[in-house]
Amino acid sequence: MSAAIQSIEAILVDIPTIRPHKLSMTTMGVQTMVIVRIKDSAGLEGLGEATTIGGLAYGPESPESVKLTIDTYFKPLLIDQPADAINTLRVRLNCAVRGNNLAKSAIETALLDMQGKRLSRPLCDLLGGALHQHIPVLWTLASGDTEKDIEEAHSILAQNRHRDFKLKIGSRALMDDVRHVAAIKEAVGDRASVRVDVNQAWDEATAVKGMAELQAAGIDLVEQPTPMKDFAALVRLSKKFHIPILADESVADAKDMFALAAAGFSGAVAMKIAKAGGPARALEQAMVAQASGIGLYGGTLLEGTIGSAASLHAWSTLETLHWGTEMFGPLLMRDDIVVTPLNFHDNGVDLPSGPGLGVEIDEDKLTHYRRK
Ligand code: MUC
Ligand code: MG
Repeated sequence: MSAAIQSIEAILVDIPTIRPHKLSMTTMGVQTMVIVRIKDSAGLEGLGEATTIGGLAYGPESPESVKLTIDTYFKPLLIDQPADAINTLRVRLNCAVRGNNLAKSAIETALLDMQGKRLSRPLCDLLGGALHQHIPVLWTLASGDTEKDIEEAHSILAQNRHRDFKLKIGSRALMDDVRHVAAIKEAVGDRASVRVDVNQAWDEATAVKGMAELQAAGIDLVEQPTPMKDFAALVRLSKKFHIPILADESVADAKDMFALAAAGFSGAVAMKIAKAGGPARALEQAMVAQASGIGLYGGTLLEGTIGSAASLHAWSTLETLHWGTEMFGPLLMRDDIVVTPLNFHDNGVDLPSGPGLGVEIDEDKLTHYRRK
């Protein structure tokens, strides 16, 4: 008899960021994570995380709505069900609940963590096994101030902590953004790859001008320049420029990936376990991208250690991550709620070892940071 799911808890956790993090749609001073704890009748616990950026500023699920979705709608569907029947549970949730992929991702992660602990295997082994133990990670410079960003870049390069930088642009006038980006690229020179994320802020005409300027400034990649649903613009831009485009908000899951590729897009995709509905779902998207000749990049919604570890287990199974990853979320937060933080070094991070995610909650820290 399989163990049954006995309890599911969704906990809101607020941790301040190390500095303001400025994106085109919001400036973050705190990150709110939803930590999910599932317990089964054999006494095992699985951990998951659903995190987004800026409440409802980034996407249609907020941390508070994720908690409500899990507490009100998921629990009755999952309690007393066999805890190891992960595919059955996914189909059960999908039949009853449309969308809500962030909440679904936290549940899939927790069930996989629990299954790994049950089998005494790391989560990546449930996905076919890791091909990499050390995974490249970039850093996002987004203080909102050019000089501060340059200082931050120099200090990070000196520590050998990251070698690729992503700049968040789109909230200022185009040429102000171009000057900001060009100054940073000039300051780091060939020591670092510099990319930008526009987070949908430009219309197509602005994107045409912006991409020409960024190409001339030596920028390597432009992420989501135009609105997410405007597939045709993304396709036209990808045909017009040598500088590749990274599709982020436009592509949540395997179906989106297929549609964009079929429309003629070339470039790369930012996979995120949260957008796809879980680590295994994100890998489905990776297969479609690979079959379409689209480059892979491990993306984040600025998750803490639990969500980042889940993502790393998935990305570790992919032969080539053409653009590396951005699993730096834990470093953007002032503190952590796990016993042993991830080990960031040499422009990347180590895949955590041990059963499941390989991550353990620090109960005192969780009590301290959980929303009262
Ligand atoms: C995004 O849109 O890519 C990832 C890194 C970062 O700074 O913001 C996120 C979201
Ligand atoms: Mg992005």
